[in-house]
This record gives sequence, C-alpha cells and structure tokens, in this order.
Amino acid sequence: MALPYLLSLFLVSSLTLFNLADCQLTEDYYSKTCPDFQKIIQEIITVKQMSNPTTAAGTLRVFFHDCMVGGCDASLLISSNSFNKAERDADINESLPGDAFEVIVRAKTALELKCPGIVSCSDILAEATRDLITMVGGPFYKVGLGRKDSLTSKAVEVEGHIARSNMSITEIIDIFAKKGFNIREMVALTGAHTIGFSHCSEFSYRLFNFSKDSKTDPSMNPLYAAGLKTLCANYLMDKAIAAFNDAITPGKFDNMYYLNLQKGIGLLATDQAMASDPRTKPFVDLYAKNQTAFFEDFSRAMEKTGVYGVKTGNQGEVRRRCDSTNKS
Ligand code: HEM
Ligand SMILES: *[C@@H]1O[C@H](CO)[C@@H](O)[C@H](O)[C@H]1NC(C)=O
Ligand SMILES: *[C@@H]1O[C@H](CO)[C@@H](O)[C@H](O)[C@H]1NC(C)=O
Ligand SMILES: *[C@@H]1O[C@H](CO)[C@@H](O)[C@H](O)[C@H]1NC(C)=O
Ligand SMILES: CC(=O)N[C@H]1CO[C@H](CO)[C@@H](O)[C@@H]1O
Repeated sequence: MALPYLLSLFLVSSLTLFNLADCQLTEDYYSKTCPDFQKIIQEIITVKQMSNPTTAAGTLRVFFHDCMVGGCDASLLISSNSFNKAERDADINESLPGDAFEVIVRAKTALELKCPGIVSCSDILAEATRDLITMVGGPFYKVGLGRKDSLTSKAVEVEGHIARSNMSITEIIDIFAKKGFNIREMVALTGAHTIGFSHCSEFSYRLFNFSKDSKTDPSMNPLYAAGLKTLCANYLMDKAIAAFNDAITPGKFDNMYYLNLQKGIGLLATDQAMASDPRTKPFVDLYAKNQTAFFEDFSRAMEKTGVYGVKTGNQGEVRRRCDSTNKS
C-alpha cells in the first residue's frame, strides 16, 4: 500500500512541466479567427505602459488575483451592480489599480472592432500580462489561449484564496498548496514584487507599532525603515504608497527583490519572512544568486497559474464587454 502511494505522490510533485494541450488551450487559438490578436495587444499595452509605467505591475496583480479566485476567467473584471457585489469590490482588492482594468478594456475595444465576439477577456488579460512582464525586463513564457470568461463574479468568494500581508508563512504556504503550488513555485511567483507598489497601511505596523519591545520590526534594515517612516508619516491622510523594490530598480523586472530581502529590504512582513523561514530561504538565496533560475521558475509557475481553473467550451462565454456578462 504505502509504496505505490508514495510513488504516485512523488510523480505528482515532480510534474512541473505543463502541457497546454491538457487543458485545451493552444498558443495559436486565434490564428485563423483573429490573426492580429498578438499585434493589437502589443500595440495597446506599449502605449499604455509608456504613459502609465505602473500598468505592468497592476496588470500582473490583477491577473494573479483573477486566476486564484475560481480560475483565470476574468471574473475580477466584472463591475458590481445593484444586484451583485462583484469580486473586484471584495475588501482585499482595496487597491487594485485602475490602470490595469483600463488597459484590458482598451485592448478589448480594439479587438472587438477587428474581430467582434471572438477574443475572451481572460485571454486578453493572460496575454497582456505576459507581454507587459517581458516589456519591463522579465522573461517571455508561453501563453495558451482559448479561455472562456466567467458567467458570474462574487465578492464573497474571494476570502481565503488570496494571501494577506499579515499572514504567517505557514498560512501562505497553505493557501498556495491548496491551488497546487509548492513552496518553490510560491517563492518564485512572489518575485512579482520586484515591480509595483504597496500602500503604507499594509506595512505601517512594522514601522510604528511593532511590539512592546521594539517600535520598528527588527528584521527591517534600519536605513530602509527610516526612509519608509518619512514616506508613510501621514499615510492615513495621504494614502501614501512605497515601491516594493526601493529606489534601485523599481520598474524593472529582475531578481533585485531577492537580493533586497537578504539585506532586510522587504516591504511586507511576508516578503521579509521568506528570507528567514527555513522552508523558503533556500529559494530566496537561489534566486538572489541566479536570475536565470528565477526567470525559469517564474515562467513555469506563470504558465501553471495561467491554466488554473480555466473554463472552456460551454463552461463560459466570450464577453462582449469585459466589465459585464453578456446577459446583464
Ligand atoms: C506571498 C503572498 C503575497 C502577498 C501577501 C501579497 C500581498 C500584496 C500586497 C499587500 C500588495 C500591495 C497592495 C497595495 O497596497 O496596493 C501587493 C502588490 C502586488 N502583488 Fe502581491 N502578494 C503576494 C503574492 C503575489 C503574487 C504571487 C503575485 C503575482 C504573481 C503578486 C503580484 C503583485 C504585484 C505585481 C503587486 C504590485 C501591484 C501594483 O503596483 O499596483 N503578489 N501584494
Ligand atoms: C489581517 O488583516 C486583515 C485586513 O486588514 C484583518 O481583517 C485580519 O484580522 C488580520 N489578520 C490578522 C491575523 O491579524
Ligand atoms: C499599538 O499596539 C498596541 C498593542 O497592539 C495597541 O493597543 C495600540 O493601540 C497601538 N497604537 C497605535 C498608535 O496604533
Ligand atoms: C543558474 O541557473 C540556471 C538555470 O537553472 C543554470 O542553468 C545555471 O547553471 C545556473 N548558474 C549558476 C552560475 O549557478
Ligand atoms: C479597482 C477597484 O474596482 N477597486 C474597488 C475595490 O473595492 C473597493 C471597496 O469595495 C472599491 O471602493 C474600489 O473601487
């Protein structure tokens, strides 16, 4: 009994390579029905990223949050109405950036003009995310296409699927494990925090009111903490934000995130904890040393994210507008 069970566990956990065909997604899904798909998305995101450099980070976060709640089905793009509080208005989304929603809507509008009713919002989000990551210096990875968009979107379904900055590493490992991601994949994916921003409210307790022995979180680099204290001095009033990756390479997708963690320059408590917890530290150290290893692992984990819970065939629809289902 025990041996075959162990063996099958081993096989499952070593299956890190994903076959896009397994979930009926293909890279050339639109090659006949909308041959300019790639080109149109590329044009829209380039213009948007140049005018709003925070678009890449925002879109990556929106993609990840969408996929982790009920699969990559653009349920997060739906707006609430008087009958329904949608996923994007769950309180955890607080700060999902408007730029990310806007770039997808722009791409959808352009695609509807060229090939009406063909391209799903979830495919646009997946493709735009990859292109934006590549554009800001990150790796290029494969994006399978053919997702259908969800028929519903519910704020109440968000809780428990998205990690919080005040969770313990054990809780976070558990959230990722429930989605089929191992610790290595989790550490690689969280390297997404190499770009983008966080509101001071997410980490202010680490600066001002950490514990009765120490006002400031002792795992935080003191110079870094001093800078953040100035930045966040009035955060309740001005809703200040801080770059994840300090001033060195804030907009560039690279492995600086992990190098910073090793120096106590981690913005969220969860970021910093990854550099000390014995389960995650080996991967932080690996990625800090070797950007190629980070890019390879991040790419595989993003491919895996992109096929999580996708809907095909009659499980969903191609929305006409990304912010509402076709029925409403
Ligand atoms: C380890 C678990 C994680 C936690 C606790 C976490 C938490 C957070 C928090 C609190 C913010 C700041 C939100 C704000 O104040 O505006 C944030 C931003 C961000 N997160 Fe995560 N995150 C995690 C993992 C991930 C993963 C796996 C990805 C993507 C693959 C990701 C992508 C991003 C991006 C790109 C931003 C910046 C967004 C922007 O600048 O608009 N995060 N995250
Ligand atoms: C974490 O933060 C959330 C939102 O601010 C809060 O509702 C929750 O109680 C906090 N959890 C812990 C363990 O502090
Ligand atoms: C600081 O933390 C203590 C204990 O957690 C709490 O009672 C107090 O209200 C906090 N003060 C501020 C300014 O947040
Ligand atoms: C970095 O990682 C890549 C990919 O895993 C590997 O091929 C390469 O040998 C590593 N480089 C070093 C210097 O360890
Ligand atoms: C971008 C976005 O839709 N943000 C919403 C997140 O949820 C809050 C609280 O419900 C809304 O006020 C935001 O508009």
